[in-house]
Amino acid sequence: MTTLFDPMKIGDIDVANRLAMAPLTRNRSPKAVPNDLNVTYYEQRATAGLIITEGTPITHQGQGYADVPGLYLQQAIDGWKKVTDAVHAKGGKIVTQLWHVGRVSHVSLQPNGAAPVAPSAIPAGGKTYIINPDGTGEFVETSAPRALEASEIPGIVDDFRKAARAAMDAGFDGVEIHAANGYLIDQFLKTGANQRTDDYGGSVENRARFLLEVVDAVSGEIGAGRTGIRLSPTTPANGISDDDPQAIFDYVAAQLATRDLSFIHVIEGATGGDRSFQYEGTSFDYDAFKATYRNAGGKAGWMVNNGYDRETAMQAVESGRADMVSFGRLFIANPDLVERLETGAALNDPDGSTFYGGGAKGYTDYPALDAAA
Ligand code: 8OZ
Repeated sequence: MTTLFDPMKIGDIDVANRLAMAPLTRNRSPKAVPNDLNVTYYEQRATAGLIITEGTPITHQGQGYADVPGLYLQQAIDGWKKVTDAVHAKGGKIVTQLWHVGRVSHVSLQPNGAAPVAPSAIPAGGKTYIINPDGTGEFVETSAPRALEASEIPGIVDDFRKAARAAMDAGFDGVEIHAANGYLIDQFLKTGANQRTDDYGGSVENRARFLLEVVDAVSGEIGAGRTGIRLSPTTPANGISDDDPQAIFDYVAAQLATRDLSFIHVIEGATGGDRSFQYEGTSFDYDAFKATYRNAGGKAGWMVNNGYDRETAMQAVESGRADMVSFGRLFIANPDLVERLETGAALNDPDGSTFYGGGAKGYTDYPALDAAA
């Protein structure tokens, strides 16, 4: 029987176990450049089968939060190289999450104070986190976006490609395309944010076009076997919604199945919340979604996420429902989560007050088992 602690190969990446560290925004990289504290944090978690870094904006335009590390400055690539070297020296594997927030941004975070961009000029209606000129942090309403011109879209697809190349230069084992949680790619996919009447809106084929162009550009640059993707078919995060998620995601599943990706990372339900959440008047079947992918010949590692614990994660892998399980909050609080879950040891509790922003407290000071003994 396959267990959570067995190795496997996902695309071109060999992972030592089926536990992934989920992407986690921590807002501890001022000026968008990874620093030595970030190196320590990831190095401490290198026993994960796969680390997926926090969301990493592909361009300044793709940024929506203060102090997140990017991939578009040479200093950031150099900073990430220290992270990947440290993780590799400990025998770990690490991919970076390619992120464009689309409308989930604020003018103060955008180049020249411009409006954030989106498929359509519909505000997200949520909040983002900025740092004021005096250094104080603040949650503010996201700014009204402008609709992208069709002629701008190839440039953003190319920004994803360039960021994938930058990720290779920084020593990553691959990338995860962030197509979840109401950010740009999810905005194109879902009817609540996409009212376009051109080739990028309307039918499921048109709404999936941007996602597939990004997947093809990234995998063409670095190889499909080093390309993963994160999807959240039913999350309400950042004000996103859809009239018929089964239709669009079954189409996406069948299309991705032909592309030999490394992994498909699925957030089940409301991100960080109710696993059974559905958009009003719809019902999405996650098992049917996976079946559509496998029946269409898709072989990527199937990674599930959202509120898993030791028992449900072990069960997900042992039953064959998933190949890998990613953990967010538990990896924040337990650098040696793999060892703790394998031995059934007690877990440290995450401190929500230190998730976003700050320094070493609540970041690199959670004890490992040997240190706590
Ligand atoms: C929490 C805070 C800020 C950003 C996501 C990148 O939801 C995020 C995020 C999460 O995918």
